[in-house]
Amino acid sequence: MSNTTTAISTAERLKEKIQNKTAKVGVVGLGYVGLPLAVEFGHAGFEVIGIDVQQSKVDELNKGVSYIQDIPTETLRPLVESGKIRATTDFSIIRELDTINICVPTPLRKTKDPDMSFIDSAAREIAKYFHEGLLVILESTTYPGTTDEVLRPMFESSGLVCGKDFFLCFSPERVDPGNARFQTRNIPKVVGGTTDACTEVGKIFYQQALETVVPVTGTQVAEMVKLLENTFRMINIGLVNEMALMCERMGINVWEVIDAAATKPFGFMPFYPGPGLGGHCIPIDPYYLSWKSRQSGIEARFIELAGQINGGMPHFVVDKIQNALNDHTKPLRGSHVHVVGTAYKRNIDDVRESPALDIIHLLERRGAKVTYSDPYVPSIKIDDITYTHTDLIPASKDADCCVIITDHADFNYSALVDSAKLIVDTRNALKGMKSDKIVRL
Ligand code: SAJ
Repeated sequence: MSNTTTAISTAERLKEKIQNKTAKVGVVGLGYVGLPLAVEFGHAGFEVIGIDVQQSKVDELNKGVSYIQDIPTETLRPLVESGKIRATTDFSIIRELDTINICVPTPLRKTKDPDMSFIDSAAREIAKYFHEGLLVILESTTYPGTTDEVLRPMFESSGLVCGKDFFLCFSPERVDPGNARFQTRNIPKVVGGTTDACTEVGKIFYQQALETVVPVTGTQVAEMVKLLENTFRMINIGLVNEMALMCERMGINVWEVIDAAATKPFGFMPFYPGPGLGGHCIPIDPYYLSWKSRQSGIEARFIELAGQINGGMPHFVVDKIQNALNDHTKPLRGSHVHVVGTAYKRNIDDVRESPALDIIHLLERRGAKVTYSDPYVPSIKIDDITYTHTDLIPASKDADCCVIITDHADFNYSALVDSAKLIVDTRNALKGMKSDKIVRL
């Protein structure tokens, strides 16, 4: 049989198994990306096997209990009970799989260089059990070239040829935790393959479970799409944070400026200043791009500048608190500062990279006594000090200054204004409220 014929038969065989839903779907990494993806393919009628190195996640999933905010246990349990979804820590199951989505973390090292250890270890495990007819799709956010330069050689060391014996794609994850309107199923899915045959298989795969699939030419385009999306956000947040610094110096209300600019029906998209840049995507992803760009001899100056501005916002906020207390003839040292909200953005429980952590650290360093309220975050540990959530109103009464870091919808802001002596509002959560005790970013 000629190579072309073999390639057609392998690709055709795999496409047929995908289209008749007999393909066994594997998801490596059962976090906020992998678990929702597994659920969508379970709902689409596939048998899904989740693989994770954390036994606790595997155990919870196999009991039908969800540990991810966006997947209710009531959604997961029937899929587990019907045998549609199960989980294991044993990668050898890959011998039975037809497709594998890799959804593992891609954090940064302290040096702001990519930490590829999770992708490397997942790929090494997959390579151990690699076989003909596999579709492998990397979803973890990474620098352009990862799929072709790191994964492809690892898998081709099996002697199998990419685009002929197996198929390799990149597809950026676009999960937005807590977003009720856009969930895995209805977020358009970009996918690019190492070869056109790979792209075709990847496209057909996602079409079985997701509403909209956007095929692109090659894995590097797909890798770059994600980095553009999130770098766009990081830089525009940096822009409005710098606007906030300028407006403070000029005595202009930056919030009113942005709201008025947002009335422009075209060519403008509002971003809002804040206490800093939190989360596991926006502060991290652009540095995967700037690292790769530097390797290619081009400095990513916008990313570096925005990083400096966003990274300086916690200091700016603490200076604002210190100055506000000073205007009430109170030194920061020895004052009680109550932090309102510690999650990295409203209405979620995630504190990863949250500016609140930096702000609490700085306040402690300057001698303030710090407490916090965040109904989503029972406790946090900073510099070996463990803080626990306290109810907002009693604490705000005692505090010399309250600072709103996360504008959760749950907070009773009018009660806060009534009870607090002084409030620094970094999120415009008190929009429209007038009081001498309110100091806005
Ligand atoms: N932030 C600002 N000003 C803004 C917007 C955000 O200071 O105008 C801050 C937030 O408070 C937070 C950080 O930036 O600390 C990141 O916020 P985010 O709204 O970008 O939320 P994330 O980190 O959950 O980003 C995710 C991303 N989703 C994916 O990567 C799949 C991002 O691409 C989405 O655009 C974003 O959610 C979203 O729109 O909610």
